[in-house]
Amino acid sequence: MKAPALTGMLEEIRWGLSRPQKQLPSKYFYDTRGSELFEAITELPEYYPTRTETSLLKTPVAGWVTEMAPASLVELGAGSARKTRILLAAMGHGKLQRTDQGTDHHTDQRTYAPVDVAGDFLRATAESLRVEDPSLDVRPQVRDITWDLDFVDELPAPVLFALLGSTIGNFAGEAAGELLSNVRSAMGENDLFLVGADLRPGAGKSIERLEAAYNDAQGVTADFNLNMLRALNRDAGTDFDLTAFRHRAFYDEGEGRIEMHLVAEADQEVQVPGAGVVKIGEGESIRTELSCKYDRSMLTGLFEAASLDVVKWCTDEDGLYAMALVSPM
Ligand code: AVJ
Repeated sequence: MKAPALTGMLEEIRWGLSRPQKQLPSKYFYDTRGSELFEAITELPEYYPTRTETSLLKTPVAGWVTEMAPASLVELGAGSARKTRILLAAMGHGKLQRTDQGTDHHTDQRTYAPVDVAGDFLRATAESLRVEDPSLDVRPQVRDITWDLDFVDELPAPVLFALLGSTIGNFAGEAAGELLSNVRSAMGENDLFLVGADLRPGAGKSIERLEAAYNDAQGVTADFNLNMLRALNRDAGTDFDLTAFRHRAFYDEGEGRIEMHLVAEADQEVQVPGAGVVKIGEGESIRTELSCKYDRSMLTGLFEAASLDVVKWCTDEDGLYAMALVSPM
C-alpha cells in the first residue's frame, strides 16, 4: 500500500473494528502474498468458479466478443489476468475478420487496461502480457474500481468492460448498484460490459458444494483469510496475533451469501494506531468477506437499476455460474 492511502486505511480499520459485528474490508486480502494465495485458491479442486468461468469464456463468450470487435478491454479487478488472454485472443480475431470484410478497421491494435488495487501484482501482470504480445498496448491502472474510471476516455473505442471472477459478489447491498452505475457512467454508447457471477444453490448446485469452495481441504482459503492480518500488521501498524484466530466460512441462505470470518480463539488485545487498544473476546469474530450469490432475475434487476440491458446470458449446465453481457439502455 502507498503512504497517502494510510489515513484512509486506518480509518476503515478503526471504523470496522468498532462495529457490533467487527469487520475488515476484503480489498486488504490482496497484497502480493494474498494475490498469490488467491491464485492458488482458483486452482483448488473445491473452488469451481474460476474453472467454470474459464470454460464459459471459451464458449460462448469468446464468440460474443469476436462479434463485438472491441478495440479496448478494461478489466476491473484484473488480478493475474489469466482468463483475460481468452478475451484478448477473441478481440484480435474480431478485428482481422472485419478488416477482411473491407470495413474501415485498418488496424488490429488492441489496448488492454487492467484496473486493480494490488499495484505490484498488477504491474507484474502487465509486464508479462507485454512480453507475450508486444503489439498489445497495456495500460495498467492502480486504483479502486469503485472510484474514478476517467482514464477510459483516452482509450480507443469501442470498449469492452469486464468484471470477472464474481468480483461483484464482494459488493454487498447498495455497493453492487453503485459499482455498476460507476461503470455505466464510464461507458460510451457502443461499449459493452461483461460480468461473471456465482449463482445461488439450486437443482444442480448444493449448499455443501458452495461451502466447500470456501473451506478447502488443504487450508489455502484459511491461509488467505489469515494473511489479511499479516498485511494489516505490516501496512497499517496493527499487531494482530495470527496464531490466535481461525478461519470460518459459511453460506447464509437468507442473505444469499458466503461470509468469511476470523474467529478469536482467546481474548485478544490489538493495537490500532490512532485508536488505542481494540478488544476481541474469545469466540468473537471479525468478518473479512461477503461473497454474494445471485440468480438471473436479481442480476437483471441490478443491471436495470444502473440503466444497463442484458444482451447475452449463459450458465454452465449445472447452474453453478453465469455470465452476462450488458449494454447501455
Ligand atoms: C474474488 C471475491 C470472487 O468470493 O469467491 C475466494 C474471493 N474468498 N475464496 C470469492 C474468495 C475466498 C472470491 N472473489
